[in-house]
Amino acid sequence: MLRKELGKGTLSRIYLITSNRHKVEEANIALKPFGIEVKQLHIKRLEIQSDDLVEIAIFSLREVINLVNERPLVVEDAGLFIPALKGFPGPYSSFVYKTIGCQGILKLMEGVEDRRAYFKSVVVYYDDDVGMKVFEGTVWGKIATEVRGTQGFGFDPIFIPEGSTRTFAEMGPEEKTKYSHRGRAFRALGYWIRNILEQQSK
Ligand code: ITT
Repeated sequence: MLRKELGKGTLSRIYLITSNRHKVEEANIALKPFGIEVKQLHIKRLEIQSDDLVEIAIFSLREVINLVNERPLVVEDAGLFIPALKGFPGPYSSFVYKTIGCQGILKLMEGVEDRRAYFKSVVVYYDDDVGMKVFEGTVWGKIATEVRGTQGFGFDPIFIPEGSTRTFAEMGPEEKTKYSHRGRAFRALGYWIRNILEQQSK
């Protein structure tokens, strides 16, 4: 599918299975320079419990491949990892955000000197010809001492990426995507697609 579409130079759209509109907006910002538009597919995904984001993303994508006709399909799983908390909340970020939230993380980090943290994003692409392909992106930064900013989602108000003094929630989506784990993972997907296109036009 990908090869055929790219061969015709017509791959301009991918389908991201997610309930999170911010992910769609950020993926669109990252892939726009590659001429690729990201459409949201609202399908309930089953997320297994695992320490490994790649395993979670691959499992949930495999579960839905035969339920939808749209191609290519993409899922993304992300998490916030804090070394001082032994990697918590990591793959459990969604549950932890819904339960203790940003304030809960700030509480756990009270008096902790090592405030380093990173976000990781795993993007899994699927196409009937190519199969699955995994792309990853990481951004290091630190946990703020208070909640700051109103933009974005999840732990954005407490994460300050390296090279900035502001949290992701104090940036617009364009600026966040320049630094972010998601921006990096989706740009890696964009370069891979562009590379296939170039090889086919030779
Ligand atoms: P889908 O699974 O439907 O795509 P989700 O929001 O549940 O959407 P994840 O499971 O990938 O997405 O994300 C887990 C949590 O990690 C998410 O709920 C946020 O709390 C946090 N998170 C991930 N990426 C983030 C980001 O860019 N900024 C802030 N928090 C983020």
